[in-house]
Parts: sequence; C-alpha cells; structure tokens
Amino acid sequence: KNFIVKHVLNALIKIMQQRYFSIKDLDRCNMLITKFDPDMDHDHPGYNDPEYRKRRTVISELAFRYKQGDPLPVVEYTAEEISTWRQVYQQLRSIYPSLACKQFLDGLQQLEKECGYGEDRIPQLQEVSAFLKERTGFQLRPVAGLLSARDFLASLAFRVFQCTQYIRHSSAPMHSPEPDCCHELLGHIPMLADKEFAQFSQEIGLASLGASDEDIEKLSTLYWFTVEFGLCKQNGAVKAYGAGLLSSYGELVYALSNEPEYKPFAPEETAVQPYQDQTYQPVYFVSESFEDAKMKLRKYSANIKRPFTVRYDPFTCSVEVLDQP
Ligand code: HBI
Ligand code: FE
Repeated sequence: KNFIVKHVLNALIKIMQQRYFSIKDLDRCNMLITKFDPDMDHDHPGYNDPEYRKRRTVISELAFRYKQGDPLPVVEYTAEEISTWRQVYQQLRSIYPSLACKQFLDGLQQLEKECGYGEDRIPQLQEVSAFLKERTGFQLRPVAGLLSARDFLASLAFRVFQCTQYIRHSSAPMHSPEPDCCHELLGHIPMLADKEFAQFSQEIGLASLGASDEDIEKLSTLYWFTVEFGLCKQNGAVKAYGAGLLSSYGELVYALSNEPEYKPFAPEETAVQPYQDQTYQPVYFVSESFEDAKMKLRKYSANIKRPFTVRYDPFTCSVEVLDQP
C-alpha cells in the first residue's frame, strides 16, 4: 500500500513541477509580478500620468495576446518615446567602449551595422529576434512586465528571451524601476548574440525546470549576479557584462569605480548573496571568463535535487524528461 501511495505522490509531484516540455508551453508563462508596474507602484514615475498608463495598457495587450509562432508585434513609437530612447542611447553609448566587455561591444557593433540600432529609432523586436536567431538560436517573445522567476527562467531553457516592449517614463530617462525596451535592447540583446553567453543563459534555464521553490530562488539570485549585474576579467581589466549595468549609466560607472565590494563568482556563495532591486548592488561578482562561469554553473546545477533530469532537443525545441535512477 505504501508503495502505491509513494508512486502516486511521485507522479503528482512530477505533473506539478513539469510545467514546460516544449517551446509552445511558454504560452502559459503568464505569472506577472506587479510590484514595479505604474498602476500599482505609487513611486513609479508614470503613476500620475494617465496617458502613460494608457499607453502601457495598449502595449501590454499585444504581449497578452501573443502566441508562440505569431509574428512579433510591431509598436509605432511616438516622438516622445524616441526622444527618451535617444537620451538613453547617447549617454550609455559614450561610456561602453571603456566599461563594457568585448562580447558586448562586438554584439552592439553588429546590431548597429545590421539591425538598425542607433539613437534615431527604437529597434523592433521582430528584426532583433531574427538577428539573434541567426547568431545564437535565441528568439524573443513579448512580455507585459516582470514575470515570476520560474516562468522567466523556464523560457531561457528554450532559448527564448522574454522582452518588454514599452519604454520608461520620459520624466526619468536615466532610471527605470522595471525592465523596459532600453534595458532589453541595450542591456540584454548584444550579449545574447554571443554563443558562449547564450549557452550560459540557456543552462540556467534548463537547471530551473522542475526545481523546487528554494532552488528557483537560488538560480534567480545567480541570474541576478551574472546575467543582470555580472563583471568579468578581460585582458587584466574588469569589464561589465550584466544587462542591469549596461542599461544604467549610474550603476555602470559605480560598479567599475572600485567603491563597491568585489567577489569571485562562485555559484554556491553567489546563489545565497542578498541582493538589491531598489538601489545599486553593494557587491558584484567577477567571473574569470564565460567559459569558466559556465563550467562552475554546470557543476552547481548537477547538484540540484530534482525528481527527473532534462535534456534539450534542439531539433524539436523541446525538453526530454529522463527519469532519475
Ligand atoms: N521578468 N520580464 C522579466 N524580465 C526579467 O529580467 C526578469 C523577470 N522576472 C524575474 C527576473 N527577471 C529575475 O529576477 C530572475 O528572478 C530570473
Ligand atoms: Fe533584465
């Protein structure tokens, strides 16, 4: 009898945790976190601007309606929105050469040459997604705002990056409490055009599938201190590769100023480091290289307890579930 109970329980746990098998299942990634959105957060720069909130609702609708395989929605940006983009682009672009890692600079240069990146227009997700797909197999999916960590990380397992399409409020071009198209297009996209980094990102995603809530929290912290706020050594200097840094003038300068604390990237330790989503980070983790970070992450992930193991099949864009012995 015990045997049957155990069996049924195990089967139930499996069904509950295996939410994602194929890329199509990402249509169920709809767990939004509203803590920073302009309708809920009184400190949001757009909270008292009904026009801005209306605009955000229109753009959110595009993401809610999107189904895997649809063409990515096109947003006709207004002159005011483009002016915000221009300010962000100009200011950040001027400090990238001295502070951003080589992979980022290469990616951005290609995007400027081949994908219409520049200060005069906001690139459309459609063209950017096609660009990435050719380089690293990553594709974009529109999202209305912050997703739950489980949903967000699951997408990475399928080389899908969830991208917001709205832009920050024009009154605060240098700061946004939530991700926006400046953060995605300037911070994340150039890095996702790098093969090694793309692999690293997907592996965090694969490690998250079927993981317990505690392990999701740790993976999410790892993601935070690498993909969002990571630094790496390059030719004897330390450079930025995290998207949170590469899309924030203030924090990018601060992170490389020698003022904060620096620690070597070590997944066991990094995964439990408390982090800041309101101000600059008190500590940054420095990787030796992406290769090194990937190997360390792999070792860490192999120790996560899960009811099954997964293997990604790039031909079908789906995850094979292998029973744990
Ligand atoms: N959702 N849309 C979106 N973009 C992110 O960068 C993001 C997210 N949800 C969670 C999250 N990042 C991180 O806090 C990690 O937990 C994965
Ligand atoms: Fe981000």
